[in-house]
Amino acid sequence: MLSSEVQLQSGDGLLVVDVQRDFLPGGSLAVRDGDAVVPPLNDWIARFATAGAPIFATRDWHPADHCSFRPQGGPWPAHCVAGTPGAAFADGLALPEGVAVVSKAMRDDDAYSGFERTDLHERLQRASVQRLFVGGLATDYCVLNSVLDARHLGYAVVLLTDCIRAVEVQPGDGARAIATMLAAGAVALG
Ligand code: VGL
Ligand code: ZN
Repeated sequence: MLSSEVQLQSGDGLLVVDVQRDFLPGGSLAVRDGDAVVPPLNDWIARFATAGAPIFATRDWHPADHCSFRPQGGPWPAHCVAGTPGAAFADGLALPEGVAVVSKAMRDDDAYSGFERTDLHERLQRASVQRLFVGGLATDYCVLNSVLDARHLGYAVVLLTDCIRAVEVQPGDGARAIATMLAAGAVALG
């Protein structure tokens, strides 16, 4: 499917996953080329805003001593500590006023999915969202887990393949994550 062929319809919603400074080049958990997702996501944000369709943005919002951080024995450098500059949305990301922000992994447990211990599902239902367009960071963690949960919850998922980038702890993780999402019924767009 090409993005120019897509007609937004009622029931469509946009999910922007964790496009935060710490995941961009220069950030503490920089995703290679992470900043490349911003311009195409801004195009989708503008399209959804023009159509009056709902837009949701998740953010990793950790306590300073989160269990996923290395000093606590976790796999990651400290990142996206709630309220710090690194946890802010990327500077160039043109989120509209009134965007629905969903904070996640706020407690001492790691949650890669935007649906895990949040009210995202309830908020999507309240907005009558049935088809979720998904882009953001990182392909192999929060995008992957959010898309799999969305599919399990019964949403149609359109994966915006030019709006995602992977951490790639192991080479190939990004491609494997995309294959897993497609196998779960997500449709690639881009
Ligand atoms: C993420 C690693 C650690 C993500 C969050 O947003 O994909 N990755 N925390
Ligand atoms: Zn995190």
